[in-house]
Amino acid sequence: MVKAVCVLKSDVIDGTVFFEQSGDTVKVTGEIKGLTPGKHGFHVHQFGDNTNGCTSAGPHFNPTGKEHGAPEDENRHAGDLGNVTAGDNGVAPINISDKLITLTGPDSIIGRTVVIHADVDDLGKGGHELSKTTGNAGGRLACGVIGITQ
Ligand SMILES: [Cu+2]
Ligand SMILES: [Zn+2]
Repeated sequence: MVKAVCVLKSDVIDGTVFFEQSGDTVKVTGEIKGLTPGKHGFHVHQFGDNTNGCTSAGPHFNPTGKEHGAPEDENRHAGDLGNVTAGDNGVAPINISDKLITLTGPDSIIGRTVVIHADVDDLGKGGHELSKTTGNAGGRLACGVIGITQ
């Protein structure tokens, strides 16, 4: 079993995200605190580079050249994990199972960046000019590089 972890931190955001792979399924768990209530786009971005903040993480991780979509879509970026939903207390629990991200091989997400966004990800269906690339999910609130854990 391969495991990884990501810590997301900013002045207001405090999050920990765990990744655990068994077979071709990666379970993503944890929580992110300090959000405004409601849905927030949640993605794996291409680079594990935070030299210029979350901007340096680049676009959504997309090794197969697809369009932006929902986690359940065939046509989606590997990094498209959809939205997480914060309650009135500003805490978003994370409980996702995904078969497109992997912790092994050339397309591993280890060393890449998790980003939590200011706005809802429209999952490619919002009709906005950014829908097919970013889901129009707005600014990057916080991010962290995915690292190997025991
Ligand atoms: Cu993103
Ligand atoms: Zn995407």
